[in-house]
Amino acid sequence: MKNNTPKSPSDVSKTSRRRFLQTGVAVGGVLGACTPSTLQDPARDLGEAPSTYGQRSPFEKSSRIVQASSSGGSRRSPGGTPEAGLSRTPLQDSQGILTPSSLHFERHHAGAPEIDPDRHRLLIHGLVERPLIFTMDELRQLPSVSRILFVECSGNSQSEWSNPGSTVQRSHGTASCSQWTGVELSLLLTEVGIRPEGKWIVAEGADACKMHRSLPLEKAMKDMIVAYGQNGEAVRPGQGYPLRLVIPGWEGNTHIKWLRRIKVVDQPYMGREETSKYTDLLPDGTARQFTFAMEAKSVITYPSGGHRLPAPGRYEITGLAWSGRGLIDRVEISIDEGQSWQEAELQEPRLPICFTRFRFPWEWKGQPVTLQSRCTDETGYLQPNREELIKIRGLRTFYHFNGIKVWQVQADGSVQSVPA
Ligand SMILES: Nc1nc2c(c(=O)[nH]1)N[C@H]1C(S)=C(S)[C@@H](COP(=O)(O)O)O[C@H]1N2
Ligand SMILES: [Mo]
Repeated sequence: MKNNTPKSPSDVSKTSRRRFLQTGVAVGGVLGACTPSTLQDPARDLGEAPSTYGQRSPFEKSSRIVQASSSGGSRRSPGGTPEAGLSRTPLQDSQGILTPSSLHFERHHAGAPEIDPDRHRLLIHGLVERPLIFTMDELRQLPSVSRILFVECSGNSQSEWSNPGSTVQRSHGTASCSQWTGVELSLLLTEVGIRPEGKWIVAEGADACKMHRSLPLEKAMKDMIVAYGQNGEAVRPGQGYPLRLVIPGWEGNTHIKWLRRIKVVDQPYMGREETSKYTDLLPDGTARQFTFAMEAKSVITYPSGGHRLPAPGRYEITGLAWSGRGLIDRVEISIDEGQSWQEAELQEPRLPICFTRFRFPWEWKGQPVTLQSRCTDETGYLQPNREELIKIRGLRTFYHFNGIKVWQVQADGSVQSVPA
């Protein structure tokens, strides 16, 4: 008799794991092939003593790709100097949902300044009752919050408009996920007292470009965090040490690093980031402005461009999904050019505005095949494919590509990006 009761997520994961093991996995050597003499025995000698600050194993090589100059002469290269560059997270090697701080992507418009936390100050002024200057010690004395949140550059996966990235690091590597700790900005704003005319804030960094963004006060009072902690220690210099703004779900550019000033104002200031950048030109010639929220996106991280499946057999397709508007409710996988979609398992914890890991057991029979994922967030929004996105947004736009990424497995097991 067929049992039609819906399965709980843990049942689904148990059955899919059992199914996976029963059919045999295409990994693991034949027992006996390795004789003790071919193996180095780590138990023969004494190992390393404990150290004051940890390092990864010398066998681990996963690293960021640094794009630091006007390489390629592209109009879209991030800057003409090494300081105005970016680095990309190696998502193809990612496990779980957290990005190690050492591999969190970086985007600097004028290099990462070296800041002595004892000398750093945060000024809050403008349309307030009591302008205040906070030291780092004063901020650390206040009640704190910790949230695991993704940060994604709005230029992430811009390659996919016209020239799809060959690896997931190149196409999606300017998105990372950390646990951020700090003070809710609403607490500081309540302390200074907002005057009734105050409707926006301008947040400013202490780097050489004094990066600043105009942001609505409503969001500041809702969930912005003035963060000094990242993944259990101080924020890394590249991420804004000693203090940065974290704005759940909004484009990376708004998360002002090396935060030194917040001015409460009555209307948005039109700085560089509000005018020449971070607007999206539409097919009719008008431009979208203040497109703050990052829409739902997913991408398969294994197998992905540059990987090679060693032999036909059972594999686990896995990847990441995220939405600036809340929880990821569903991820689906297609292995037939998008004709049919099957639901992937979502790994716990599944948190709002956070990377969500998905998994899907799959058997590769050795034939060429395309792999793609699409996600739905809690608002019901379904990640579009590239053609659907272009229909609405045209091809003159640059930021906020969130279309489906397609990988192609060749007969020899190598995985490539599908050209546009
Ligand atoms: N002060 C300052 N803040 C900044 C930037 C900058 O150059 N200077 N770059 C912004 C951009 S464009 C992005 S995408 C994010 C990147 O954050 P991350 O480097 O911690 O990943 O920081 C934002 N905050
Ligand atoms: Mo960015």
